Parts: sequence; C-alpha cells; structure tokens
Amino acid sequence: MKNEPIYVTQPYLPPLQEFIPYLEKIWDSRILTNKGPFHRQLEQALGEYLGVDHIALFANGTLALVTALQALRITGEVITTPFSFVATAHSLLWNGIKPVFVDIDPQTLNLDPRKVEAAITPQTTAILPVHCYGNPCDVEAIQSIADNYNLKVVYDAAHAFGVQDAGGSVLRHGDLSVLSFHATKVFNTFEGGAIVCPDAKTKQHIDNLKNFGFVNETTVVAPGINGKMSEFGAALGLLQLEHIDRVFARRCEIDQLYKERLRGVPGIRCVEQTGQHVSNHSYFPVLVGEGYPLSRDALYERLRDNKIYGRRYFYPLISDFPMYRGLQSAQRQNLPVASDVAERVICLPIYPTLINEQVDEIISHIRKPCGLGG
Ligand code: T4K
Repeated sequence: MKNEPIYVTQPYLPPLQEFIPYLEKIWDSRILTNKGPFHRQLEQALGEYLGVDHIALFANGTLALVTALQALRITGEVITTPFSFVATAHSLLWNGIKPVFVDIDPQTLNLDPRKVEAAITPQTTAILPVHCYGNPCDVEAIQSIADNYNLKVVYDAAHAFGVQDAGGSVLRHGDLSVLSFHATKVFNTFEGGAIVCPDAKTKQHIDNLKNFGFVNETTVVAPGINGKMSEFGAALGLLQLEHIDRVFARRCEIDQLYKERLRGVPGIRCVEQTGQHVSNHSYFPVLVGEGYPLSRDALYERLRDNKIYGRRYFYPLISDFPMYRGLQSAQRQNLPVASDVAERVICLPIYPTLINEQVDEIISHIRKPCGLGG
C-alpha cells in the first residue's frame, strides 16, 4: 500500500465473476446495442433508484448535454458557469450557441442566481447551471428567473447522481437534467450518461435524436447524433446498481474522516455541502487560503511528490480556455469569485476502495506544514 499512487478517484468495479452472467446473455442474444434488453432494463432501474420517471441513456454525458440543448431548440445566448468541466460550455458551442459566463456563489460554488439577471439580453434563451461537486444549485431562485424571462433551464447534473433535496431527486428540476456515468463518477458504466426528462413525449423525442433522428425505419426528422449506450454499458450499469449503496456508504465515511481531521487546520476550508440534502460525496474539494503556510500549487506539488494525485478541478476556468477567453463575459473582472476559487481549490482523493490508512496519510501531508501532527 505504502508506495502505491493515490489518484483523485478510482472507478468502482464490482467483482468480475458477477459480470459474467450478463456477458453470457449478450453473447447468447447477439444484441449488442440499439435499445436492447439491458438498455431498457437500466432505464427502468435507474428511474426507480433515482426517483425519476423518464430517463434516456447516452454513450456519455457530453453527447447527452449536446442533445439536451438540441431537443429544447435552444439558440442564441445561454447563461452558464465558468467553474465546471469544459464539456459544459463545449456543449453550447457544438450547438452554435454563445456562452455567457456568470460568476459563482462563494458558498455553493454554483452559478450565483443574484448575478444572472444582469447578464440576460434579448438573445438569451436558457440557463445552463451545474450542480458542481454534486452540491445542488439554488434551484428555486434559478427557476423564478427562468419563469420571469421565459428561459429554459438545463442542469448539468454530471456530478449529481443520487443527490436529493427535501422534495426528492435534485434531477427533477429544470426542463432537463444531464448525468455522466464516466469511469471517474460515483456511478459508472465505463463511459455513459443520461438525460432525465419530464415526460414520455420528451423522452421519445430525445431517444429519436440520439438515434440519428430516426422515428421509424425510413423517416428522419432531425439531424440527430449517435448517442446510444451499448448493451455492455447498460449491463454494467445494472450490476453497479446492485453495489451502489455500499459505494455511497464508504464515500460518506471518507468524507467524515477528512472533515474531522482537517478541522482546525489553518487556511484549509472544506467546501461544505449547503442546505438540507442527501449528498453523494462525489468529490472532496478543499480551498487553500490565507493562514496555510503553502500556496495551493505548493500543496498540490507536495502531495504529488508523495504520489498523491489530487486534482485542481476546476482550474483553469472554462472562460480562460482559448475558445472562450475572447468573450466579454469571460473577462476576469466579471468573474472575481470563480477566479479566486479556481486558484485555491484542490479535490482530494475520494473513492470506495481508498482505505483509512491512505486517508490518514493524505491528511498528515496537509497537516505537517502547519506543524500539526499526523
Ligand atoms: N459536465 C461536467 C460538470 C463534468 O464534470 C463532465 C465530466 C461532463 C459534463 C462530461 O461528461 P462525460 O462526457 O465525461 O461523461 C475527468 C473525466 O473524463 C470527465 O468525465 C469528468 N467530467 C472530469 C471532471 O474528470 P480528467 O481528464 O480529469 O480524467 P482523468 O483521465 O485524468 O482521470 C482522473 C483520475 O481518475 C486519473 O488520475 C486516474 C483515475 N482513473 C481515470 C480513468 C479514466 C482511473 O483510475 N481509471 C480510469 O479509467 O477528466
């Protein structure tokens, strides 16, 4: 254990022998993709598990985002957060939409609803917020702005698998919510994603769009894409669901360990989950600030020197990448909170097979520069 590298995450994989019966079924049936039996079963099972009625599986979260925007015919300008994975804004460019970046809230690190209205123009058609690290956005404030200005809301819920607020799944908010089942996510199908839809008609439309726009053998109604999840991915998803409660329980334990042992370390702020909700502990972000003897990058390097590969999610800001930085809304003075957080954040390793000794080791490397014992 001592010398093994510790990555920010490690995908959960159920015991291989449990996957064999699924593979045998695929080999016997020779149905490999295009809405096969496992695909249908996973849609059903995920709907039940997550507490949502209509879910359309995808090959990955990015294709799901691109398709969600296409399905709602969103055009013009869309208000979004710069503090996310680059796929969030890329999905807009793939639809020919101009991203308009708005700053984040210093507590939740999500799009700040108080700053959204000032960014609305006659071209604005939608808001694309992200439940960053699985911490829910201020969904009520966002919906009220959307209602007032007749805007659509698409949530990038790539991090929010299993997150619930007081009323149920956080995925029920907005016009559509998009999940990622990438290897690095709490629930993975190697690659994968989904759109949570409000009704059967919308799901049918999205199912058509992810199958090139076909509605039957000879009719294509839109320039759809190939966004389908394969039977392999769907079967793996069904097996992962059998293990998901244990995965969440272990993530929760690690989260608690970090919080207990990092409390009182000067200059280290654990990004607390805000409001009343069931978290999925998908990330463990800390902000390195004044009072800590090392800069964020020095701590990041110190951890790396000890083979602990935390990640600076989300640095650089999306708005700093070359295809975005020329936009008016991408200017740093428009995004003071996001710019500051991006310079201070490190996501510490969290995944179900991380053992307590490894968590202790990570914590001791953070405490030591302050003269605190392991
Ligand atoms: N919206 C948001 C808010 C997102 O965060 C993402 C994806 C998307 C949309 C798009 O969804 P997808 O199209 O991806 O479904 C990773 C992921 O590739 C990406 O899915 C994720 N967000 C993003 C936050 O992180 P990288 O470039 O940081 O991943 P990588 O390969 O460096 O992996 C991180 C660590 O995980 C590695 O150091 C080791 C470990 N790992 C990774 C993989 C892939 C493994 O142990 N095994 C593996 O197979 O982007």
